[in-house]
Amino acid sequence: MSDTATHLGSGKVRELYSLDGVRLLLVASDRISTFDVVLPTEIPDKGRVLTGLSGHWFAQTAAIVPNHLLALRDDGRSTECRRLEMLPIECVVRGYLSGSGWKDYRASGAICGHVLPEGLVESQQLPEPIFTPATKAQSGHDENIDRVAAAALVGEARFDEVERLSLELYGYVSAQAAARGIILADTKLEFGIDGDGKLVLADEAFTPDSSRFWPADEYEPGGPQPSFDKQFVRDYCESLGWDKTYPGPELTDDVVMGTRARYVEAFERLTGLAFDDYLEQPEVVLA
Ligand code: Q0Z
Repeated sequence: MSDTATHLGSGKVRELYSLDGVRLLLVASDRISTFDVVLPTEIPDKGRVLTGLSGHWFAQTAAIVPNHLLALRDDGRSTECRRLEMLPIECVVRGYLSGSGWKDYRASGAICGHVLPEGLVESQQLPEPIFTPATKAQSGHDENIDRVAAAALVGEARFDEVERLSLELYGYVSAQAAARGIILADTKLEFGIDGDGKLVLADEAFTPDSSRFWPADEYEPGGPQPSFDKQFVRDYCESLGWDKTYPGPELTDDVVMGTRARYVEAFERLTGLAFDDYLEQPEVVLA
């Protein structure tokens, strides 16, 4: 057996390695970004929370769509997964009007070709969740695209399939989150194709880094909502008058501890599992 891993690439807060011809290793660090800048201070166990949450949702949704998960490593932050041919689009589902969706709606009354009712306010729930794909930008921000542009990238049949699956996944997870007092405002999914040409859910799924989670008891449409996980960090950074360019500020111990507690709370509320149990034995519980 070989234990060597070849580094393939870095995300803002994650690392990707090749294990062999068919397996990859995704490692979630404790780095945190805010306003698109990675901060010099880490949040202890943040990577474990995100890896555990992704693993949980992969297990819970395996009956909806197969996924890339092979194993979680004992460090709790590393996922062994199947190597796939990734689709060149981000599969975004929005149930609420926020971020670039709100921007696009303000400018045109539509998002990715979905024409919406007039008079919606920021963070308002949409009449129904919508599939709003985006390109994968190599640098800078992803660009929202309509059905025609997305189908040109992946094909009509594959587009219909990822649209249907993304909406079904959002419906399942948003209902679970709502039952635990958390609004899943939107989420970004990534799919790949396996050697048999089958669609597979990949990357990370329904983590705070790929989704907007809002505390339901503080929900107030008509403006931006507090983030479940990062609000202490954002508020602290705003209080410093930092210009939101590199490098970001060091965080204080109380901001670090408060933010770690929010990540752990998100894990425990969303999964119904004790985070200490996950740390002791990282595993996924099948539905
Ligand atoms: C995920 C990424 C990261 C940098 C490629 N199962 C898969 N098969 C093939 N490719 C990927 C996956 Cl998950 C894949 N990314 C995103 C993750 C660091 C970039 F940790 N890129």
